[in-house]
Amino acid sequence: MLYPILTPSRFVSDLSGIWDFKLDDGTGFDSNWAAQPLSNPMTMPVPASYNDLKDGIDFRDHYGWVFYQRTICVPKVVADSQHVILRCDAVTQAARVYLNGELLAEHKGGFLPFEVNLDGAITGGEDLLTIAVSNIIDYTTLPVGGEAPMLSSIGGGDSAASKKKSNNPNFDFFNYCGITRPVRIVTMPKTHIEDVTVTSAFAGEVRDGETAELTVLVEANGDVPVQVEVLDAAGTVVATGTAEGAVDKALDEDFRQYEVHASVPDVILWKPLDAYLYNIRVTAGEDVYTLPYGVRTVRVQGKHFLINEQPFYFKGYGKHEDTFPNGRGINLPMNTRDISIMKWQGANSFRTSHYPYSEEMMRQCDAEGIIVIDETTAVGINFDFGGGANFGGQKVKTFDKEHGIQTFEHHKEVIRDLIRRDKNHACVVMWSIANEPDSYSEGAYEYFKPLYDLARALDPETRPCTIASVFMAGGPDTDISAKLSDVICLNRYFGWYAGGPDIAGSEIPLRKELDKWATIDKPIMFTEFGADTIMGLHDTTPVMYTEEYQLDYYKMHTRVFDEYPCICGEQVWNFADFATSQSMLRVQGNKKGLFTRDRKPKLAAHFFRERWNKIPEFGYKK
Ligand code: BDP
Repeated sequence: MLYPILTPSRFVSDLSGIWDFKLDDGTGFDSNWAAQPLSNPMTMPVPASYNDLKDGIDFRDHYGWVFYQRTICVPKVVADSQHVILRCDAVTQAARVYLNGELLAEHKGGFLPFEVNLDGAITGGEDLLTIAVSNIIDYTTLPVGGEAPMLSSIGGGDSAASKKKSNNPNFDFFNYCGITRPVRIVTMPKTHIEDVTVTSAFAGEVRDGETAELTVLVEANGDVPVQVEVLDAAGTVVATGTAEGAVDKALDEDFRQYEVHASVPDVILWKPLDAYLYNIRVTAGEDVYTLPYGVRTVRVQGKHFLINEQPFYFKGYGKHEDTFPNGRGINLPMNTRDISIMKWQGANSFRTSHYPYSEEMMRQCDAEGIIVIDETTAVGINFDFGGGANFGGQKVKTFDKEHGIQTFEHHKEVIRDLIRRDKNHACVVMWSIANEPDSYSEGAYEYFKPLYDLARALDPETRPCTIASVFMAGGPDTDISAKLSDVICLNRYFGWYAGGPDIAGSEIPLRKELDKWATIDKPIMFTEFGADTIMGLHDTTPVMYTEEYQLDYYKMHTRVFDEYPCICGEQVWNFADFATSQSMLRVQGNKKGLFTRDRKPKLAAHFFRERWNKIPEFGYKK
C-alpha cells in the first residue's frame, strides 16, 4: 500500500486537528450517532490516543466504542474527475467509518493503514465524517486480551465496580486507543498506480560502484503506459525503464501488473548509519508516484546476519510508541529525538515491539540509516501469562481448538498488510512474526509454520523471519524457533524475573542456555533483556530497582555475549520507560528503560554509550 504523498497527479488533504468526540454510552449505534452532529461532544485532537487527554479513570479505562466526528469537503469538480479515498494510517483497535450516516468501511487491527473509497459518496457540500473506534481486545484480536470484571483479582466480590467490564490485556503496555495516526483525503487519477514493489540484484559483487539491476513491479487499475525513472540523491536521473505492456501476474482481476527493469550504474549502497536513498519515479498514464529506495542486500549465512554481504552486529533496543500525553499517538518530534539519542549512544537498530510503527518513523529510519526489525501486532499469543485470556481458574492451553487462541486468520491478514506496507523499506531487515508466543506447546508448530511460509512467500526480498522467543520456551529442543526462525531472537530475564537479585548466580543458567543454542547453525541475538530501574534510586550495594543494579545486570550480560561468537546482536529492553496497565509489578508503568519516559539517561545509558561506540557495525564477531 502506497504512503500518501503529494505528486504532480495526487493531492493530499490532512485532516489533523480538533475533532468532536464522545464515549459511547451504549446507545451510539442504536441511536445512529453517525447520522447527525454529536450532541454535547468533547474536543479531541487527531491524531492521538485519547486516554491521557482528559481526566478520570472512567475516561482513561473506558471499555468499548468512542465516536470521532468532523465535516469534510471535496470540491465537486474534483470528486467528479478523480478517484478519492480516505486514508487512515492507524485506528486502534477497530474502526467503522461513516459518511453522512452511511457505513462505508470497517477495519480490524489498530496499527496498519486502510483506505476507504469515497467515490460516489462525496456530495460536493459539507459531508459528515464519523469514525467509531473500539478498544476491545479479545482472543480473536492482535494484540490479545480478555474481558474482565474490574476488581475480580483483588476480591471485589459483588460490589458494583466488580461488574464493570474492562479490557484485560495479555501484554505489558497500556492499551492506548483512538485515531492514533493521520487521516487524510487523497485524490488521484481514476486510472492510477495502486502499488509499487522494488527489488534489486547484482550481477557482480555487492559493493559501491557496481551496477544494481532494479526490478520495479507496478500495479495499476487499467491499461496504461508505465515508465520508471531512478533519481539519485541530487535529483539526477541515473536510470530509466519502460514496461512492455502488462504482465500476466495481476494480484486481482481489476488490476494489471507491469514489470520494469532499470540498471543503476555506479550504485551507492544504503548502509546502516550511512543511508543513501534513490527516488524511484513511476509514471503510469496520468498518475505519478515517487518512492524513496535504498539499495542493499540482507541474508543469513551460518551464524552471521549479512547486510551487503558483511556480518552485521545489532546494537539497540526494543521500543514502544509511547509518550505523554500522546499515548501511542504519533509524535514526530519525539521520533526525531529518539533517533538522535540512538546515534548519541552508538546504537544502530531497534525492533518495533510490539506492533508496526508509523510510516513516518519507517521513512525516517530509511533516511537516517537505522536498522529495523519489523514486528506484527501478535503479542499475547501465550495463555501462560493469563492476562485475562484464561477463564476463571480453569487452565486453558494456548492452542486449544475450542477455548484457545482464535487469531490465526487475523494473524495472516496482519502479516499480509504489514509486508504490503513495509516491503520497500531499506531499514527493514527482518520480520518478527510474533512476540513471546507460546512457541513450546502442542499446536505451536502447526500455528506458526504457515505464518512463516506466508511471510516468506509475500516478501519480494524474502528477508529473514523470526519470533521473539519467551523465557519459558527453553532451548532448541522445545522451542519451535529452532526449526522456523532464521535468527534465534531471545527475550531473557536472567537476573530479573529469573534469579534476581543474584546477578552473579544468574550468569550460570544464562550460559547454560546459550551453550544449547550455540549448537545450532543459526545466528542468535537478544531482543530483550533488562531490569526495572527507578531513575534517581541509588545505593552503594546494588539492590533491585536502583540504577546501580541495572548497570551491573547489563555488565554481566554483555560480558557473556562477548564470549559467544554466535551472538549477532543485543537489543535491550527497553529504550525508554513506558506506560502499562496498573499492577503490583508496575510503578506508574514499566521502568526498564535506559531512558526515562521523557528521555533522560539512567546510569546504564552511559555504559552502553561507551560500549556501543566502540563496537563497529560490521565484523564485530568473526
Ligand atoms: C517481556 C515482554 C515485554 C515486557 C517485558 C517486561 O515481551 O512486552 O514489557 O517482558 O516484563 O515478557 O518488562
